[in-house]
Amino acid sequence: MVDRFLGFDASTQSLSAVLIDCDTQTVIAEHSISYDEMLPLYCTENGVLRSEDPTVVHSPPLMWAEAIDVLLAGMRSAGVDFSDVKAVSGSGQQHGSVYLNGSAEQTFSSLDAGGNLADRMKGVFSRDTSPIWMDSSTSAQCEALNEAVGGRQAMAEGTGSVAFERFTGPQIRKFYEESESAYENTATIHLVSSFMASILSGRHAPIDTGDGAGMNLMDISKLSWHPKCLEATAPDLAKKLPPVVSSDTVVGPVSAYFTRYGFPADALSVVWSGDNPNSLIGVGLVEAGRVAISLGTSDTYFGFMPELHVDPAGEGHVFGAPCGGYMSLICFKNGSLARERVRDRYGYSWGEFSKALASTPAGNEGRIMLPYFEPEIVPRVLDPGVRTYGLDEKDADANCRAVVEAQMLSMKLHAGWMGVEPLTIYATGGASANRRILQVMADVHNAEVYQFEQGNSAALGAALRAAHAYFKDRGEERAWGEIVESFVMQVAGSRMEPHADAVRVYADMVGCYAACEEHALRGGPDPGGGRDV
Ligand code: XUL
Repeated sequence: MVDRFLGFDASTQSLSAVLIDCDTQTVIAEHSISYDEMLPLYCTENGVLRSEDPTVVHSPPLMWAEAIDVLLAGMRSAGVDFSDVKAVSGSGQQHGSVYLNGSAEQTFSSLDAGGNLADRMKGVFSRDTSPIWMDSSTSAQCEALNEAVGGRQAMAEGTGSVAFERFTGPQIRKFYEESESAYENTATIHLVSSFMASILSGRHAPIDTGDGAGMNLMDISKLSWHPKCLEATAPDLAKKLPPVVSSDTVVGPVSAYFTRYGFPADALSVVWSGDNPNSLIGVGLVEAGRVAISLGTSDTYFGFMPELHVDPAGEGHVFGAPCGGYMSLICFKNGSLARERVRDRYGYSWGEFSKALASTPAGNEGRIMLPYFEPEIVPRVLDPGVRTYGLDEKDADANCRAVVEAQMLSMKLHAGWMGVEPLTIYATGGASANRRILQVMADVHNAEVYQFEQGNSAALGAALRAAHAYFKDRGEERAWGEIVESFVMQVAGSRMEPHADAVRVYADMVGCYAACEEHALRGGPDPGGGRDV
């Protein structure tokens, strides 16, 4: 018998899938499509639609649906065989919301009645575009929601996070305030994860406790909807949200629609989760003490958290962990986008960017950049703008080092509340292939850093979750350690050691970086040499 599992990753810029075989303990296939390239009709740039207001960032949900067809058809023509797939699950960019009218239920259940997913799904939306995690246009709603539930601390203790602009609750409230009749015409509000799972399942799928925690709507202790938050957000919201369930819930068989790609009729469709909870599994963080840094569109710093405790500064988040317990996370919006902006400004290739890191000293001779190209989540910056201290705009190499050092120093500065001084960091996401960046990571955190064989930890985590749920459903539950151990492989020889001299430089520099942040964002004393770029 062959036990194969498929994990999708619906991320900001692309849809990917990883097919694993649990018998041979191998990754059989891995494919990815970029929305901009493969679905140009939706006119996205890096997967998103911008508006004149830089704080408003949406994506078209119909594009995500169509991407499933494009990806699976591509995998089939590349010879991938789905006939032994036992279960499917997935990962969605967190926080984004999809608004469906009353016809969605019938549409999901009759996906195989003719046409492709784009044809079938186009009539189901009560809102054509979905606000995503990059949207930061809901400050007024955040303030109102924090207040309605008894203040920032009460919101953080109740839901795992203070109200954040990108979180789904504030986004729903804004939609209700601005488009009341469209809100009333909305029968169901999904997350990206539960929307995609609904297509795979041919019925409304529930929301898991990992992704549900990114909404400011779920009680983080009880792991169920928080009545007071629902009530404060918008009328009748309880009726519009799918149920919240544990991350190993089987939704049902995969929709008959997918037999066209060769999926067996009895393959199971497992609830999806957010990209960060999936990545936690995909890098094997099923125990405390280590952390992972994902260098993707956003950079995230996260770890497993056995006991619930929230960030007193209100910058970090607690989500449900798919393996039980919790995960702690901080999200930095200026991740790949910021690295790319600096690289592009000097017309560098990634190879030249790495050379710039190699040719500049740790600490950059005290030159510092605050890389807020986009509104930033941590620290909170709503009005974007890059500020530098002692850094010459014409010095390309120093600017490349400055953006990477800023990202690592900011992580060090803002992760203290998690209470973990990691000795080991697992690096994942696209930019984790760059060893020069990983050296800065090792030196700033004074920790050894490992890379992983499988770069897409979110899709791998989803496939591993599908496997765990399948065996549990058959009454053959396997320990998480056993599920992840053979797949979560560190790249041989990838271990990066911190360099003692650089560690000393950064131990001093983190204070200077904090002073620059204090000066630029909160009117603290001027450290000197400051410039807006
Ligand atoms: C996490 C966050 C991002 C998104 C997109 O809170 O906003 O990491 O999940 O990747």
